Amino acid sequence: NAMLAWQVTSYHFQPERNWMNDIAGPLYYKGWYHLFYQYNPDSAVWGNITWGHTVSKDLIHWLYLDLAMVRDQWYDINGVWTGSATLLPTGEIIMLYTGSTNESVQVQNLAIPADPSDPLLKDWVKYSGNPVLTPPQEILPKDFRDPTTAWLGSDGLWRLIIGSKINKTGISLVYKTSDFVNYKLVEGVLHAVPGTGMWECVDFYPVSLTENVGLDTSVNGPGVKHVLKASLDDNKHDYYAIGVYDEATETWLPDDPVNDVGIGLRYDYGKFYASKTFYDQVKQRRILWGWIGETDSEQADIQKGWASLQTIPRVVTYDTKSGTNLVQWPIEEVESLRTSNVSLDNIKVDPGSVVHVDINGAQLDVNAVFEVSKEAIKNTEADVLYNCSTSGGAAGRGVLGPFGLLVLAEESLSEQTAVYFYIAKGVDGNLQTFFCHDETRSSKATDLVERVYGSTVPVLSGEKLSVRILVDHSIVESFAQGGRTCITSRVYPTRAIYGPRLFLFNNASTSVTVTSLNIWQMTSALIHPFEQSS
Ligand code: DQQ
Repeated sequence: NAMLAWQVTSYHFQPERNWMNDIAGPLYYKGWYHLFYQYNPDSAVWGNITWGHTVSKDLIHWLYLDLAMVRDQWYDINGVWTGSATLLPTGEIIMLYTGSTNESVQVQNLAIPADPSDPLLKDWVKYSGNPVLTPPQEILPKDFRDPTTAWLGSDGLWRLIIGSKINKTGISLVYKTSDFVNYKLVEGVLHAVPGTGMWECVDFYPVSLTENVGLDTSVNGPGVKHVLKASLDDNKHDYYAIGVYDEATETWLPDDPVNDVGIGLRYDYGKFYASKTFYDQVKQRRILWGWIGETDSEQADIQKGWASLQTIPRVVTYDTKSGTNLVQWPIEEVESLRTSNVSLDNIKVDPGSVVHVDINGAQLDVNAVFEVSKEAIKNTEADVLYNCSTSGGAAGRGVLGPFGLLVLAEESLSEQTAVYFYIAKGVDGNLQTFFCHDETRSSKATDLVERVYGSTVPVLSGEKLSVRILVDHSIVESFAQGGRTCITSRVYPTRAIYGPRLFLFNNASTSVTVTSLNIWQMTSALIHPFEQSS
């Protein structure tokens, strides 16, 4: 089946076959980046969860290794679930993960490399005294999972957090330990947000307010803030907030309480969940991955024999320009896949028109900058309240939008995935820019969930509108304004697979200018079993 074969991506990580979900315990060790992931070795649907394992020298080309950990103990017989790695100053690796026990109780377990001198970290030893943590009294047995990377406090003790909930309030519990075997539950919680439900895959890390670098997880002090992220089980989105961590009380408070965790900012407004970061000590950066699930039917996944992908690793930093959000940007290594290039400037796109760009392909790195004349913006009346999801998508017509690009488009536009901006003017005269994806015409297949996704994107005075789009067969991953707002779409074209095209479009009633358009075709990454390379 040509359509199903075409969907396999060429430079995003995916296992050879079967089901994958969250990444777990990413780390760099003795020359290799390690990625572990929730994996069903037996089928293309969730179940029998083990840890798949793959290694890379550059986070782009991957070599599959054997499973790192399987369900073989009473305390993880129902699943070796998500966890995180902590690198100790001695160079030792501590791996903590959630096990679902023979009674489906969620407990935390400790594992260490069987042979620390093996750079591939092929074999893992589960601690004989597992589990090291069981649900505390006030927590239900199925609401206690996904330990974070630990950080070292000024008292010499390590801390980590675990996501949970009490009634409808999402919470993060703090534990202290000196040896990763014995733990003390800190009274109270790091943070709690009513109404957000179960917090999965919590993440907690420092960001620098002054330098454009990532920080190791234990860094704290002046010029540092902390990001708290929770994956909401209730709506399957990853929310973060930037705030201040107080070690003395083991609490964290968001800078903007109105946009707290689970309410305000999201890493990505598309298909993106259960993300995790790690600190890359080689390039001093913090790297984020998210799990891209499927939006077709389970039946279709079984037919194609695999399900889910990981995003391109993204460098995540504090946005010193806006001061309100993080920015995410594809790791620079992805640029090594760029081949032939088309570079154009000053393309005027008239109201209601589409412009074909002469570069085809299912593997692209697209960079576009748009400009709307100041005159047109000045003369625009206040607009209705705009919302990506409910304002008519890419086909809607407004004064200052929508305009953008159509990727993975069939020649006659019968299939197309739209990536676009919409500028709205409030009654107060202030502008608000929206960044959206419209998937509703992405495929002729009928078993899909297709949506219009998006949110506002901060645009600072003097800035043009810019977007970078990574197209990889059935994935469209976009980064607006340098990565302030990101959207990932999983799409399933049926007709556009034969030479997918790219268009500029403008459904605003004013013309827009694409001041620069740079597109590279991307070659495929090498992703195959380790043995084949040796
Ligand atoms: N996936 C894991 C859990 C986690 C969930 C199980 C999030 O540990 O909470 O596969 O997708």
